[in-house]
Amino acid sequence: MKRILHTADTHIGYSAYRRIDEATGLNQREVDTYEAFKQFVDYALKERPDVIVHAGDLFDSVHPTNRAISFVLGQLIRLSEEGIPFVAISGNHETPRLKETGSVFSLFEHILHVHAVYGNHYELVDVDDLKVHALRTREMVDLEPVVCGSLDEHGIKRAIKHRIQESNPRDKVVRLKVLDIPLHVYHSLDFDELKRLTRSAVHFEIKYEFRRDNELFSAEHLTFHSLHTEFEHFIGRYLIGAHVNKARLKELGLRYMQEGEEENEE
Ligand SMILES: [Mn+2]
Repeated sequence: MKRILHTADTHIGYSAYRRIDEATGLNQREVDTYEAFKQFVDYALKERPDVIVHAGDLFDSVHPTNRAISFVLGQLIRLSEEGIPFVAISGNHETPRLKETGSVFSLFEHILHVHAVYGNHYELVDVDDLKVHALRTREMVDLEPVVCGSLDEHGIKRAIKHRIQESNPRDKVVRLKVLDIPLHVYHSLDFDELKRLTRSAVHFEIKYEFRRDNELFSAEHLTFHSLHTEFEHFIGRYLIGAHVNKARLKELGLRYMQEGEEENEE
């Protein structure tokens, strides 16, 4: 009986959050990825499977750091020296969108017993009399973010639409960030239309980051007049039924405010 040890999604080199590992001075999450993979290799050396299959996302990125690459090479050499075959199939995190970029997996070609699959098409890997069928990964695209900045409402909507259309989303997994979008523009987006434009994608994720200094609070709108003046403006713009006497309402309102203020002063 053959024994296969399987893993995936080790995302080596992934770094996030602020915590720093004291021993190494590196990002804690990055160190976690190294330690987890080292434990996996230790386990494999103890168990000695007939083959190890890594089914994708060995690295977290198309361009791992030298540190991440060097770490992985070191671990794979440990397995190689013990004659344990390692099949590495490139996942969507490490598969470059452009062929010219080249794959970090090409480095593995130089290590005995490591079979690297990174052509992004179906491949059959023969390891002794075991056959591993490596499938093509789904293309994942991170689009250039839409930065709302000085764009007006119309410009923002056009930019989002344009970015979606030029991404050619059919059959892809696509991610788009819309940065610095004013809340009122977000609320006026035509979500039905966006859904229609992205429907051909396998998955289309749009993340919005809202503008902090919402224009409601921006400097030019920060001029509050006296409560009386604000109330007069409000009554002027407020739509009320024809049966309401606006002039009378305003007069009453102003009088009550006056009385309230006088009471407070006492
Ligand atoms: Mn993954």
